[in-house]
Amino acid sequence: MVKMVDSALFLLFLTGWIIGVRGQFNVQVQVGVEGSFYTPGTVSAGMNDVVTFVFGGDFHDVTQSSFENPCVPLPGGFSSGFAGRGADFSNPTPVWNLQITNVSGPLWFFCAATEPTFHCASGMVGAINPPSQEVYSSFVAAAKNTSPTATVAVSYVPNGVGAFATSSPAPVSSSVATTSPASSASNESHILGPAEKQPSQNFTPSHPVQR
Ligand SMILES: *[C@@H]1O[C@H](CO)[C@@H](O)[C@H](O)[C@H]1NC(C)=O
Ligand SMILES: *[C@@H]1O[C@H](CO)[C@@H](O)[C@H](O)[C@H]1NC(C)=O
Ligand SMILES: [Cu+2]
Repeated sequence: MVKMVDSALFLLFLTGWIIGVRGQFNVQVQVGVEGSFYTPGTVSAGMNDVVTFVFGGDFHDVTQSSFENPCVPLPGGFSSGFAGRGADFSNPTPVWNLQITNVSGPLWFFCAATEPTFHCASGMVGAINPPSQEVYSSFVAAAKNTSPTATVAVSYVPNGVGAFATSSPAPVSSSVATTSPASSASNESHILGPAEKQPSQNFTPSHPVQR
């Protein structure tokens, strides 16, 4: 817990220094880099914090679900849709920023990819602000009870329950300045700017804020 707070304070300092805004933390989750998993599987996020999913592997997805039904999309929930670097990891790494707007309870999510089997059923699930690691473990166990041949259709849904995105996963431009993701179709305000502008060293798995 102390380590997490230290890391968060450091990130606050860093992002505040970069864009001159205080009070918004950024937490990173690697998607499908170490096999079909989210790394870390659980993160803590405060009000208005941004969880940045870094799709550094083959195609995966982040779709909101519920504790009761880990591998079923939550009605009204968010979904990144499928994103990744492709089977040979040759494409740029898409990133997806999810801003947290309700920290009164946990947010649960899973991956709907089905190659070679349903990723959720093999345990590709995650949680933001789970009540405990024990509860998270039972969530994972319930996911693994799902049929490995199940299929779930997902597509990009920016607005979820307790969290929202403003654009679908897209590679971050290597120029640090004011670029927005290539797929962004409108002039959205850059409220999620800190995550888009993270220096590349923050994309290594060695510094995620985790518990
Ligand atoms: C926030 O989430 C909690 C439980 O997760 C829920 O009871 C509450 O209604 C939500 N608040 C808002 C404003 O949606
Ligand atoms: C985006 O901004 C340009 C000029 O800054 C404006 O012409 C255009 O209508 C804006 N598009 C949207 C979707 O707001
Ligand atoms: Cu997956």
